[in-house]
Amino acid sequence: MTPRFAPFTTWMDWHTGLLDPERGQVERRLSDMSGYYLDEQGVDGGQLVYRVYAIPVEETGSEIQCSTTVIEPGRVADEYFMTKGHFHAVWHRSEIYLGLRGEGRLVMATEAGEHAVEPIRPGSVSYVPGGWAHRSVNVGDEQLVFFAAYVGDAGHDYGTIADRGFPVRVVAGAHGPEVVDNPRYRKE
Ligand code: PAN
Ligand code: ZN
Repeated sequence: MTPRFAPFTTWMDWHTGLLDPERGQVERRLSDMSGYYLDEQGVDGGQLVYRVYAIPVEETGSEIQCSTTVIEPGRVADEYFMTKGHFHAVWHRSEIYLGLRGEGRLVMATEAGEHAVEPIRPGSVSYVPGGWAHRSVNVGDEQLVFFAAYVGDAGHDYGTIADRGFPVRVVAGAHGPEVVDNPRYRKE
């Protein structure tokens, strides 16, 4: 059997999340996230929320997709900057997140409305089991940086979360980050 390609190395800056060589980048601004935050009155759509730097490989079950995500510090009203969040299109595909910099929360939810919130910070290794939608939230005042790895054919279903939201939101409370119910959440 002939291997499909030769081994290769990518250099990652563990502080900034930048990859060398940089092979692909996705950028999300507030204007790309309309409807994701509860109170979007007067938002500046041009504001950068997060970037994802990928190590692209074929999207097959033989490969492992890897990327770093860098979420800027900031809020929309009381809600911290966060990723869109998704289920995997192949719903049972799991994922690992390694926290590299900053202070965050990993919000997860099942289709049935069960939810879990885990910390992301340097040294955290979070396991996102299949069937759990996941979103990361920067609750600190510096960039939140983490590395993610998942099976190549997982794919991303953004539509379900865009329509229904997560059962909970992470907001700035009087004494720091708080997890509160999302009044707009719809189970189905
Ligand atoms: C991550 C996410 C990344 C950005 O690599 O794709 O943090 O979040 P959204 O994809 O929700 O915009 C991952 O979970 N990949 O499967
Ligand atoms: Zn994922």
